[in-house]
Amino acid sequence: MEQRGYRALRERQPSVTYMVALIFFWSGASAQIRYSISEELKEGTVVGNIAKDLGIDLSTLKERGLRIVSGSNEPLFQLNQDDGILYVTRKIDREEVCDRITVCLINLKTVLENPLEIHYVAVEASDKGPVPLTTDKSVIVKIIDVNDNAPEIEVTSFSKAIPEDSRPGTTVALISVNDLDSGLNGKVLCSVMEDLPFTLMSSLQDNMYSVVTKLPLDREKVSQYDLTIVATDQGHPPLSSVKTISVVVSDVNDNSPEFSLSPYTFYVTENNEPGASVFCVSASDRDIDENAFISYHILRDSGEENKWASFLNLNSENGNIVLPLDREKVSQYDLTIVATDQGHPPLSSVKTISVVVSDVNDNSPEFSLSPYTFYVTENNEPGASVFCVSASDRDIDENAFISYHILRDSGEENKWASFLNLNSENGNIVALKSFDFETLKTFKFQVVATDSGIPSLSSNVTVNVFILDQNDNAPVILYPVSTNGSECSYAGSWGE
Ligand SMILES: [Ca+2]
Ligand SMILES: [Ca+2]
Ligand SMILES: [Ca+2]
Ligand SMILES: [Ca+2]
Repeated sequence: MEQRGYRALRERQPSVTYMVALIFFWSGASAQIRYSISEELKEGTVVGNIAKDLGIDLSTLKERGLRIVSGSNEPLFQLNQDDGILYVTRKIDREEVCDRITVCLINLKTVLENPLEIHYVAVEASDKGPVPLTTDKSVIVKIIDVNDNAPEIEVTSFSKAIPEDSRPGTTVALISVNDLDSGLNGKVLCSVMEDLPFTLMSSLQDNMYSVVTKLPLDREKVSQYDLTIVATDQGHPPLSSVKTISVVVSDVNDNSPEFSLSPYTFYVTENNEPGASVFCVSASDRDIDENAFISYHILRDSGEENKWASFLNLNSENGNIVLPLDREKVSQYDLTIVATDQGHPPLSSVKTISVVVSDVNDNSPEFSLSPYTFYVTENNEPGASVFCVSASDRDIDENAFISYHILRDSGEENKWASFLNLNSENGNIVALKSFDFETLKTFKFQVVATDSGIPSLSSNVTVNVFILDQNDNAPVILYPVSTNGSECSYAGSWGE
């Protein structure tokens, strides 16, 4: 402000001429007064005694009206007219007064009246500006820089997101730092926090840096970094600034889908509800978005699986499998499921799963013949096995475990069956008495085969028995008893 006042003064040429004259007037007594102060001094701090230093009689000061001519409404200094002491009237910010000129000089002009004396204060600037007028008596206040400006960090260019597969050395941001102080107070060192996979590289330009990656990144471990840049000047004490930038690590499709269970074996009961999901395959993907969107399909590369393709349905989106189950047709499915993400390029995983179909008792025993017809020669030995019935069951285990019994109801039909004994486990039938052809030529009865399922299922078969007459002729084998491969045997006699 003092300088602005001075420049305005200089433009008025008559004044300059006058001042030069005064300078000559004073050339005889030369003494340069220079005061040095720090900036940011408290208001009222004494700079020096001008009257004493100019050699002015203190007793005449007030009378002669020693004062500073100031062009500013807010002068930096004031002069006490009683004692000639110059003191600071407000905080002086070196950078405000002198911009960034290394040597900051503020020049004051003092006036004394009766007779008029003007002590013109030269303007000196370190780099440019008017050549200072040579003066014999000038009051020069030199302001020493104090470290009152922290460095400023500016991010000049910034990638908000970098792909996780970026190589170490990839540039994330460009920053510049600026410090208004001079000398070491304005010399700035920059760093980033050590524990992050980033580092600073200085550039060809002063105070410009690039933030680069120093290690490989993995979005699946850390998806965002808050990167703090610290700029510290070398003043005493040093001042610092920090700036934090958020770096988002963007996803790359570097994970294949993973099936959630291993091994994948499902146990499902047959006769399931038509159209309902039998089971569900599920895979997850550590990536995000389309790199983690999974679709499923069945790998149809074997004849066996193609056979099922017509009735097996896999929902490609949710992994639900719809499959009508009949254990008696297919008791186990071995399927290869493929889970594929939608990355570019996509990644896949395969998993072989087994579906084991559990049995339901949905089949009744089936007799090997229906009806059975047996021929028994009369005079058979009581207690000997005479014939055998056999049934099979398409289910398994308990559901196919068969026991036999003779249906003994009150009807006439089954009356003769009371002379027979049926082995409930193997279907062997023993005659408890000897039949007499003359009394009984034929009879029939019902045999029931029951499985052990819960609830159990049964079948009936009719057994027709013909008694053969015994005579002198040699016996003839009429009938091989077991037609169904049953292991039952009997020791009977056969008539012709
Ligand atoms: Ca993926
Ligand atoms: Ca990824
Ligand atoms: Ca059964
Ligand atoms: Ca069954």
